Amino acid sequence: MFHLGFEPEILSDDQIATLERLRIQASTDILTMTTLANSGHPGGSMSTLPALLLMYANCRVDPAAPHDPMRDRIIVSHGHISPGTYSALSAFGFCDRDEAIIQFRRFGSHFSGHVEISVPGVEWNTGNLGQGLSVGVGAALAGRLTNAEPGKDLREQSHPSAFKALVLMGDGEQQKGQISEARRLAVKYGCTNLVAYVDANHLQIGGDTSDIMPQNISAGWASDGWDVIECDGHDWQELYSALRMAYNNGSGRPVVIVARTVMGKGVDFMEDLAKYHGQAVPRDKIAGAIAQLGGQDRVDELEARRNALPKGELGHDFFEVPPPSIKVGSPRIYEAGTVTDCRSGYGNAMQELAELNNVDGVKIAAFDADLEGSVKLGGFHKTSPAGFIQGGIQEHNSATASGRLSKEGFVTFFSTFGVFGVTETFNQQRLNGFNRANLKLVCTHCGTDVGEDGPTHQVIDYVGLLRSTFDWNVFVPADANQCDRMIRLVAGRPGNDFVGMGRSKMPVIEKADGSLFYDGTVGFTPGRADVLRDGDDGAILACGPMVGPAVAAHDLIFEETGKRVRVVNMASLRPYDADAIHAAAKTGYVLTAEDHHPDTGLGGLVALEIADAGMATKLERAGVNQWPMSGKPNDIFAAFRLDAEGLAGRAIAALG
Ligand SMILES: Cc1ncc(C[n+]2csc(CCOP(=O)(O)OP(=O)(O)O)c2C)c(N)n1
Repeated sequence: MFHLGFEPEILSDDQIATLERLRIQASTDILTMTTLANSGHPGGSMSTLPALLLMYANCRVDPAAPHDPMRDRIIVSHGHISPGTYSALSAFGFCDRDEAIIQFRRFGSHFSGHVEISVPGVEWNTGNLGQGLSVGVGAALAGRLTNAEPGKDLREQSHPSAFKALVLMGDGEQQKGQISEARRLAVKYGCTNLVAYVDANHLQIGGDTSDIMPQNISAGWASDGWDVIECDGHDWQELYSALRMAYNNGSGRPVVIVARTVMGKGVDFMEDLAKYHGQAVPRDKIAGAIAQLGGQDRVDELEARRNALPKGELGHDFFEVPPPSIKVGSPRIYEAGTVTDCRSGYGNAMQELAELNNVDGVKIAAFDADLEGSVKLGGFHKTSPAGFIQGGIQEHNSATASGRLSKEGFVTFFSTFGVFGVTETFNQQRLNGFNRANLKLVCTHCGTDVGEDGPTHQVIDYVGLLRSTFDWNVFVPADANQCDRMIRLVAGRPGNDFVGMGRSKMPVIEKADGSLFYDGTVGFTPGRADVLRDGDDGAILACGPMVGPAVAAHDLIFEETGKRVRVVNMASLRPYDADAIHAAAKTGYVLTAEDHHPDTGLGGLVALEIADAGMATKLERAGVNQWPMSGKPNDIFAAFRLDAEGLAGRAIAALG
């Protein structure tokens, strides 16, 4: 395999000849696969190709070990240049060249329209532009955190990074604000192990980038503290020396290469035409295009093979990156009678996790978004300064960077208010899900329980949003005890887990005899609901801050009617306890209670489950069913009839 490892200072004629041969072959493959698929993005693939080939030829990557933890990470952010990426990867042995060509964009194939991690060598599923640099920052932070001293802020540490991260982007893509968020975080945490490349072909879908959205790309990067190298992206010698300089960074600042390139490079009728951003060369022109490149025309043969492929099937294999094994400690007990908030349960658990695990090195990291006090990460920060990443008011970047870090061998938490951690950044979280990250997203100030901040901050859609992905578990603790168990559980297991809580202090959940319900013997099991009060005359299914009022409602209903209503804590909303819902439905009256929109939260899922199971019951869904208002949470709960009296009143009216 052709490998230079950035050893030569300048490229020899032979090396340039080899690179040129690889470029011609890969350009031919790009044209062939897009024409056979009759779709795809050849133009940017061909302009970015020299950078891709030089990176795979020089970085520490090995097709025999594509997931080696010490490899350099090559991240393609403009995921639409999948033809270029697959062609470059196959040139270096990461995947089969002919398979990539004939399978490209076919249903059932790994070689999707935008790059996917099911192809060896692809680091992240991208295509939603603007996110790749954040992925690179997450990877670069991992390189920095490996071998970091836990007791010292990462900014004060200058040990060598374990590996490098390189991110390729388009120039139109530079219009996304998340990129500037990412570059600031990279500078702040000294990510000189990060190299960025901008493919400045000056075109995007709608035409010239200077017409679509005028922007001084180099000045933008420089103003955020990056070193900028401008070069000709088709001159092997110039591009190589720029990459070599950036890779061996000696300035102490991360480096971006802004490379002037030509869309559709090498084919005269494609060059510099925006239409070839996302259009294949027509079938009757492909032979001429390949002849111009000097490539080998195998289009007829490969077309016949593509046409003969069996029908595809749903589903992909992908490599799961296990998080490290950590100590989760023992439950911390908040005794009966305690009035406290779930946030403190979270903060205390995080501090203890740091004390237990971030001892010889950093195993657990936590991102904050300028809400350290509110989300209670102060104890973690103090205990483990290196593990604490202050991402600022840049939640899109933090969501993606923390997602990436969670796939880099670090248990990674990201905390902010629910409205910023889920609603604001939903697409980033959706893609963390699709990338099979292991992020622990712990959001406080969920629902109307945010103090008096008002509706802009009252997130009542987070359950529905996360449940509309396929990879997020959703947990809502009923008290600080349950929160403590949840945090320890999610910290120690793979996958994307969301834990959402309000702001207020509330009494811990007790049994009817006044003893603690969530004592040290009751752990948290995803998909299991807990029956807090028995009864067969009806059932209240509640979650989060509505669990306490539901328990109180049980007593009020009994006092008034002599009827016993079962109270179930549905803390696990994905997976959820279908048996508990069926059992509730059998009582003939189900009341759901949540500090959330009742159509998309607990109420919605209970209604669907009952309908899917073909059961008939009276169902009432209590929740936040119009824009709320500023106010004390208890006043808001009362207005929505979510307090004990409101819930009891609903049940008494329904039960007759
Ligand atoms: C967030 C987002 N918005 C819009 C799109 C649709 N889109 C795909 S490619 C593209 C233009 C990208 O231009 P550039 O980065 O210059 O890439 P090139 O044209 O050079 O391939 C757009 C708008 C997207 N993929 N992601």
